[in-house]
Amino acid sequence: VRERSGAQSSIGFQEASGFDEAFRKVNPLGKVPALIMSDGTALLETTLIVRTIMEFGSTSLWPVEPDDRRQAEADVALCMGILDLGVAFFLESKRDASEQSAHWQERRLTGLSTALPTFDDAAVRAVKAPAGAAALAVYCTADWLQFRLADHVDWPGACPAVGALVRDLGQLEDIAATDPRLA
Ligand SMILES: N[C@@H](CCC(=O)N[C@@H](CS)C(=O)NCC(=O)O)C(=O)O
Repeated sequence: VRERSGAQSSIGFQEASGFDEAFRKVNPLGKVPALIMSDGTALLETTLIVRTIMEFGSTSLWPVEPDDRRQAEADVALCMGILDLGVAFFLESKRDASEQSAHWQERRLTGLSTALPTFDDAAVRAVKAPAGAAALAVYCTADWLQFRLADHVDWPGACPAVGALVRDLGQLEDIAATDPRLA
């Protein structure tokens, strides 16, 4: 558990396992992430958690202009969709071989590879606001894919703009500190 004194809210981290009774008390769905606010409100969905944390900061991560804002939200949603497919593929690949569905795994991989040109388009837009929500979403999505599915999803070969964004943002200390390989 890490406490951040002086922050508007203290943040505690708990190890998560869907089979752990204690974690089910935090999130009955047994999923991560989950954020419990100091008033007890349970935030059980990633983008809700991110939007809530954004409100603690003094700088908005969204574009001001409504069309740009909608596009940035669409790009974040695309990233979430890619992650949903990737996580589903990754979790199923961990199951006993007899429980895995070749059909569904193929369908997920097809979705991931078909989304790569659109993912790269999102990165082209996102580099224009490198500290924005869309850029952070593209970075997290690309890095997770490299961390978990590098043998299955070749965005480095297919997405030059994503590569440039990852190289640039990965140099920032705050971003580098989120590297899951350090955990
Ligand atoms: N829509 C949810 C999805 C969360 C999710 O699927 N998390 C995965 C890991 S990244 C999980 O905890 N899976 C365990 C399970 O499905 O039981 C969100 O965006 O927060």
